Amino acid sequence: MKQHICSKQWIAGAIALTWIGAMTPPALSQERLGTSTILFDEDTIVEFEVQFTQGANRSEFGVIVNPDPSITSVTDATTFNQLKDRGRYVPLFVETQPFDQIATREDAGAFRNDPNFRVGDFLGTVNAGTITDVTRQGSVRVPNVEFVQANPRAADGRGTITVAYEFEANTPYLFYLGTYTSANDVFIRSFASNNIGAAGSQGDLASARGGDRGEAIFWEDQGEGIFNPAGFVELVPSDDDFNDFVLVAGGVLVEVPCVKLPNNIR
Ligand SMILES: [Ca+2]
Ligand SMILES: [Ca+2]
Ligand SMILES: [Ca+2]
Repeated sequence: MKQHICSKQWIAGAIALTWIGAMTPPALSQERLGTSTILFDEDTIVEFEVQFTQGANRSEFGVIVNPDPSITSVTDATTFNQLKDRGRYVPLFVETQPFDQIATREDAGAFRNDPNFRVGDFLGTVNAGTITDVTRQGSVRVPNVEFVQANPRAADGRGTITVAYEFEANTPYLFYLGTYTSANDVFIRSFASNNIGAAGSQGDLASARGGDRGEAIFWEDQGEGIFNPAGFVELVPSDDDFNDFVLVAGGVLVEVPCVKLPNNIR
């Protein structure tokens, strides 16, 4: 048995296909991903949609598999490379540049009327190529990750990307936000979702039928995150806008695989 938590867009696709008979899902062992350890009792595929970013850093978002509870923050290149060698960090989305424009209007984000979206912030969009998925390394698919769709025709003209990640049963996970340093040419995985002041969440994974749209996970990248010559991140006081990387996880729990939508461009 495998659980499928699809994006809210799945509902529109399913109705268009008149395929709604199987929407009687079982209970989830975890209703929210949240900011503490994630643990499902069944293999569970969750779709993640990124809309845009509003942080000055060039960032990377992903999953930590079997996180070491003794490591609460990775801010130096040496430790990062040791962890990378263990293969526990799986990026899902990456920014190809820090941002592509300065926000000129109050944006409606994952959850409307969120006051954290603001004019003058560093906006990264899908349509401008700042945000992309990490579902392949060259021609090889990344295990447990699947590209779902890119939608360049999103209502705000900025586009979205959705990928699916399969959480394996009875395996602990966290999320991380990485910051790129050109000095080392790597993303330092600076923040884990259980770090105080790094991430927040709102909503529920399977809440779409109640009118919401899944669970938003939003990040604070602690200012500019400048790297000093020794390779350590120099954190500046946080502006606490928690909009530097925002994703929406899930939307609706179903007993059948999520369907790709007609506007899938790959
Ligand atoms: Ca920001
Ligand atoms: Ca950014
Ligand atoms: Ca910030």
